Amino acid sequence: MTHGRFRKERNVKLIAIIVGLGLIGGTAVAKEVTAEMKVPGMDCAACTVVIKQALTHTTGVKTVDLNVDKRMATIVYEDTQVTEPQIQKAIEKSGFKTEPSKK
Ligand SMILES: [Cu+2]
Repeated sequence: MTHGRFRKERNVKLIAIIVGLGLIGGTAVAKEVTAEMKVPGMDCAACTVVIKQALTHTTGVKTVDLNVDKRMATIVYEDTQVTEPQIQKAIEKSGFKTEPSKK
């Protein structure tokens, strides 16, 4: 920390630093987000194994829950590390199309 020549200036700098840290802290705090999507082609256990493998190898993915009966994938992910479109891409790379889930 440098010592400002004027107290006032230093205080302004301090405030700026505190505000800055607050902003950085706010965005850096990882949030766990749940994504739900339909995977129409996922119709048996073998499919879930393939999809699960693809997702567990995707950085930021925390948990993967696949429901064959409902053809639904529920993925909990860290929103600072991965995005929902990236998760969709990972599923599609493993050979399955995804659709947004309708609740
Ligand atoms: Cu299958």
